[in-house]
This record gives sequence, structure tokens and C-alpha cells, in this order.
Amino acid sequence: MALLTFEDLAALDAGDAQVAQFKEDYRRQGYCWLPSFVSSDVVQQLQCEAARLFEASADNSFRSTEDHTITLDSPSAHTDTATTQQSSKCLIAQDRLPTESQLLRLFRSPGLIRLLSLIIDRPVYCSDDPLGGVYYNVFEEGDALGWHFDRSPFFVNLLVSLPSEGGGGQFEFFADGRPQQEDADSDDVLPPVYEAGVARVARGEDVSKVVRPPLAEGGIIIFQGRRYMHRVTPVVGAGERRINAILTYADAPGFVLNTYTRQTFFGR
Ligand SMILES: O=C(O)CCC(=O)C(=O)O
Repeated sequence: MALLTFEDLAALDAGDAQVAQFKEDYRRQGYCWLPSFVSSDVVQQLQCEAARLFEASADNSFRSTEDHTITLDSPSAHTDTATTQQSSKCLIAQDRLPTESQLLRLFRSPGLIRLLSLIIDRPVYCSDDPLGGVYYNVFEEGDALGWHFDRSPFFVNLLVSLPSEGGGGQFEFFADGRPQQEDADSDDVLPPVYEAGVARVARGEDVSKVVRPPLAEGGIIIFQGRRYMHRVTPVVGAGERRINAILTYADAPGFVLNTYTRQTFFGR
């Protein structure tokens, strides 16, 4: 199958066989993978941009370190400590990107927005948040995302720079998705039998259904983060670094982050 690139987007429509395959993968396995979506030239530009911003000034990024449950709550006195997860990373907010950044161009590209809405089968709109619309994530030695379910239904993740072999920073998910429930409110609570199963995975006792999609620089993964528990394993080794960009889309125009989320992940 020919590779789909950023430049090809304008020509895509719902009848395209490749689009139909992405849509089917997303529905059936919880994610679809768009390899080499960004050309190697653009990947290099993004790698340089992120590294320059990260290294030029401590003010360009914000480091967050959190303990959380698998549903992203703060651990309470009742939380099983063996399932408490640790996450740490640095974020470079959208307002630190130069106006000519290719990342901004990609985020706002009408072709990508159309492709996403075809894959997830509903309209999507760019987040209007000035910090969290599109942003770089930088993981250095020891940084990771613990096992969690997202609050939003899906994420769009461009892999910019991966650690070397053995350097960790692997994206993994548990292949059994959260059962779909009729009642939208009860969707916030995991059914007890399912919760016991994901707790075993989060404690490291069951790896039988842990999947590691083979991600590579320049590709995009669109993932059902609210349905499937997932994590990024710790980055291992001095000087190793993982950089990815999260592009945030919502189901209605005008989406912005709440004050708590902005403060926790962007520090302002
Ligand atoms: O960086 C990744 O590969 C995963 C990102 C993630 O887990 C998230 O944004 O919830």
C-alpha cells in the first residue's frame, strides 16, 4: 500500500480504500497508524524546532510530575497503592511555537481535519486553546506516562523523535477495550470485572494482552485513549530523549482547557 503523506491529503475522500482501512483499524483495534505521514525533511525541522525551544530557555517548557490512578484521578486513601501510577514529562506549549512552524501548519491543515473526521466518523474541530491546541511532549531519562485511560475519546500523536534501541519510551496499550455502556454517565465508572483485569495489567501481573504498536518517527497514531488503557514506558539512559506532538481536536468549535489542566500541564 502506498504511503499517505501530508501533501496527499487534499486528494482524499471517503471512498478512498486507504481511508476505509484506517477507519476499520481505528474501530476494530482501537487505533490506526499513518506511517511516514510527515516527510523526513519536515521531521528533521520539527526535531530541530523542539530541541531548540527546549534547550534555549527553561521558560519554553513546563515539567509536570504526578501520581495518579488509571482513570487519572489523584490517589486517595482508598486507592490500591500497587496500581498508583507515576507520570512525568515536559510540555512545550503552542504559544511557544514560531508562527511559521510546520507543526502549526499540520495541526490546522483542512486535509488532516477532514481525514480525521472520516476516520473517527464525526466532525472534528481544532482545539482553540492557546497553549494546548498542539504541543510538543519531551521525555528525558526516567520520564514516562503511567497506565491510564484518557478523558477525551481519542488523541492524535505525531512521533517526532524516538529514543535509540533499548532506550525505552515505548507506547503500549491493553488490547481489551473498556466495555461500551448504554448509559453515558456510567461510562465514567469501570465495570468491576473489567476493573480487576486492568488493575492486574497496571500492577504488572498480566502482560498477555499488552500491545506495542511499532511506531516510527514521522508517523501519526490516532488512538481511542478513553477506551483503551495505555502508557509510555520510562525512557532509559542518559541523553536519551523522546519527543512527540499531540494535536488536539474537539467535537465542537471553541474548545479550551480548564484552568486546572492548564496549570497542571503548562504551569500557567
Ligand atoms: O505519547 C504517547 O505515545 C502517548 C500519549 C498519551 O498516552 C496520551 O496523550 O494520553
